[in-house]
Amino acid sequence: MTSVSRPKAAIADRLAEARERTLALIEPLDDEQLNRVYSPILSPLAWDLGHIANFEELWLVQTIGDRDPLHGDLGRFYDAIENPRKTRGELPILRDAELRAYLSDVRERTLEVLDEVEIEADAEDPLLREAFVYELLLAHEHQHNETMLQLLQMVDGYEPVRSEPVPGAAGTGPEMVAVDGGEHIVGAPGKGFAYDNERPRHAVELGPFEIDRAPVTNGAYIQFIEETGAEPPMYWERDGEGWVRTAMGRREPVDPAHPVIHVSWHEADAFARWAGKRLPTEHEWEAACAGADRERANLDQLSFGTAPAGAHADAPASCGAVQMLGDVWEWTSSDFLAYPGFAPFPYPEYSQVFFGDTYKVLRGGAWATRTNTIRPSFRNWDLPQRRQIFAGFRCARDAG
Ligand code: AVJ
Ligand code: FE
Repeated sequence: MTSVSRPKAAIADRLAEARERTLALIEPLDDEQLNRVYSPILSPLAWDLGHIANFEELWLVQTIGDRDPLHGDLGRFYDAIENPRKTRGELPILRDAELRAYLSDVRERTLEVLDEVEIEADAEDPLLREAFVYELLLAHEHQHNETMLQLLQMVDGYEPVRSEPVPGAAGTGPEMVAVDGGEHIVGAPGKGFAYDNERPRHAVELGPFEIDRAPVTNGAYIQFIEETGAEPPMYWERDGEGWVRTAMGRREPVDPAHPVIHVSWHEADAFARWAGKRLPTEHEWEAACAGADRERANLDQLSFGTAPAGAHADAPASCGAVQMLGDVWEWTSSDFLAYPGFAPFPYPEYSQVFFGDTYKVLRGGAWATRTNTIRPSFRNWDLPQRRQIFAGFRCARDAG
């Protein structure tokens, strides 16, 4: 009864792995850099770190373990809805040694509670069924790693402690590939971890369409800028006749063969119209993604950049498109709306409060996304003017 079961040991290992990666991201930074406000649209890293620990405490210690919080009502400063990003630098949040102690003290209690709970596939508590709440916590820390990486793009001279070469050689093929019209099934199945906004799985009727085989490249985007006078992507600067990328304080020539990244929805939409195409809907995107393999994609944060457009040509989706998963998030034309029959779980502030025509859906994950969080049904969202996310796009058009 008391020995830690194998599924529990696996959860503990995965929690440890997630934390290792979080701490590796901030290892090169000092406390001043963790506390610094780099941008009004991004939290200081210290807020993300405290929020990761507080979310864990809230769900895995207070809710599941029925314990009191370690720091009274400190949690209100880590509530993402109550505290807009531009205010987070001013909050009386934990910093420095206290912050590090909070991360490890919460984790210690999490492991105590894990030892006590009953995790079964058919547990009565929906939070424990299929270990949902632990998957939620893992995905949450993984997703905040990506938010932290957005901020790290602004840190001059940032050098990752761990990085690996960009995987996947580029192949060639037609500019666009065809997807049949008819009934397509979208959304996550009833079993297995997914967010509430991916459910319920349902059928949608699509007209036949074509979609770009690979994401739009920097080279194509430069042509668009030169012809239309559009703004360059975030982290680009003019350098004589050409362009350099300035993320992390570097100055590297923009590689025309790579997917364009750090563009807004408005810019992606304008490019698509300039090219005589349009953005795909999120359902078209999901239909085109069928058969893609997340294990053969540039995901998981270790490459610290994109692979050339057309990479992973050996692992295409069924329709022939490549890089549907990884490299760059892809803007779709769709507003972030509830699927028919949506039910908020486990809390309305994860998805429901964002539904409407304010946010646009992005799909597929980027190099900065942890593999675990990505599946064809995963829906990300952001404001259409935002460029700090790792977003590019591919275009579509009705089949003629
Ligand atoms: C799905 C990336 C839009 O950052 O607001 C993190 C993920 N939710 N903590 C966000 C999330 C709660 C979410 N996005
Ligand atoms: Fe969060």
